[in-house]
Amino acid sequence: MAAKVLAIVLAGGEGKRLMPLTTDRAKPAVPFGGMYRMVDFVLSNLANAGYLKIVVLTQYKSHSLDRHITKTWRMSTLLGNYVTPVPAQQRRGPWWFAGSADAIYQSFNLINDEQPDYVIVFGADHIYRMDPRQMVEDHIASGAGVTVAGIRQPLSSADQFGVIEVGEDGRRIRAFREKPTDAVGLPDAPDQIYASMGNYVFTTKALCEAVECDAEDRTSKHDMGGSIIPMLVERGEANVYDFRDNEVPGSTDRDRGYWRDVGTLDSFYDAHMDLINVHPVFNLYNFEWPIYTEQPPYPPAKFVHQWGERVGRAVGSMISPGAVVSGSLVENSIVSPKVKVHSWAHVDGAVLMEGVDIGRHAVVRRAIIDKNVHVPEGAEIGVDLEKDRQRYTVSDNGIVVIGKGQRVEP
Ligand code: ADQ
Repeated sequence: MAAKVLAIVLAGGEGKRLMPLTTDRAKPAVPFGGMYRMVDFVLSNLANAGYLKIVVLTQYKSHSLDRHITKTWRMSTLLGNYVTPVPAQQRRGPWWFAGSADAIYQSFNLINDEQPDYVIVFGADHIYRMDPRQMVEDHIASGAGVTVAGIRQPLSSADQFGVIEVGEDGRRIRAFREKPTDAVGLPDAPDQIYASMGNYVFTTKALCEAVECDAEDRTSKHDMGGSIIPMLVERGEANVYDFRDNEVPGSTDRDRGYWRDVGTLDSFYDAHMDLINVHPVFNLYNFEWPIYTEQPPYPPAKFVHQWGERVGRAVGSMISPGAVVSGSLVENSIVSPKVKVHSWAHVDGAVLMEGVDIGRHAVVRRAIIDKNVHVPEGAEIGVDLEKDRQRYTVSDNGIVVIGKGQRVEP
């Protein structure tokens, strides 16, 4: 009989470094790629693999996340399948705002109800394609208590990741340090580290024991990367699964192994630019491993010329349903549903979220504009960064970010 697998998606992340995009939504609910929310990527990976018993643990500003999951990911329960958002709860113990291991501890009843053989615990805020079946098979074959997905990342980013050191067999994790500031590079690549992707497969017993044990430790921060994984590493029960071994149906040579931790505004922006390359580094047009999302009844995108010879055009861009580009030029951009770009406007290198309205003669360069923001006629964004810094958020790499509900001056 096939092993019983329960998937737990950790979606409580606050996403402070993505402000203002996370002012009133959890990081996994941040819109991505025109039509999606970040959480759609992990959920699609699980669903495509046939893992259809999924609980999504939410916590921080979870309203739009809950709504998105209930609307988009509602599933037939005929076969006992479900994708359920579970809000943080003070079920056991007096704590409220504790880390991801505590979130699992608080949700033990879900594991008890399901009695799975294995538990997949995946983060909710990464952009990638992965076939989790291969990792689960690898885990079962190895007999480890936990298997941690690993990927090479630049040494300079070591302080943002759990850093893995493997033993001689290349599988057993010898040491695991959460976000170290003094990491050294790999022997064969001194400018790289082996990072945890924050995706784990557990044998149920190992997970429950470790989480129970951690819950009793008053000095613990109760998070997976900081407490649970190091505990299992110390017990010699942790293995690594190399993400490079994962083969997703329909992936291209170029986008195989693509994974982005979009923790900052710049990495969020760069991940968008990865979508629109002619030969995209991350290919959304892989119909063998679709990324699912809500598909409201919007009409097709429309390009119209309103004013004499000025034709509404978009090049090197992705334009979502319900968008209208009228007598204006959109280049190198991601345009979400119901966006309007009016005559003589020029948008270049922008991420425009749903319902953004770009007025006539406006210029928008290298910017992220959140939902329903109105850019008035003739306004300039991303043209004079000094001026923009006084009014909006500007990232380290000079991307101008305008939050939801923010007023743009003409
Ligand atoms: P971080 O993402 O910094 O590092 P953390 O803040 O614990 O770690 O978040 C992990 C996941 O859990 C995220 O998806 C977050 O949304 C979620 N989460 C956090 N607290 C939660 C709670 N109370 N309830 C529900 N969900 C919660 C982690 C690992 C590193 C690894 C990186 C990879 O700890 O080892 O390298 O992910 O990005």
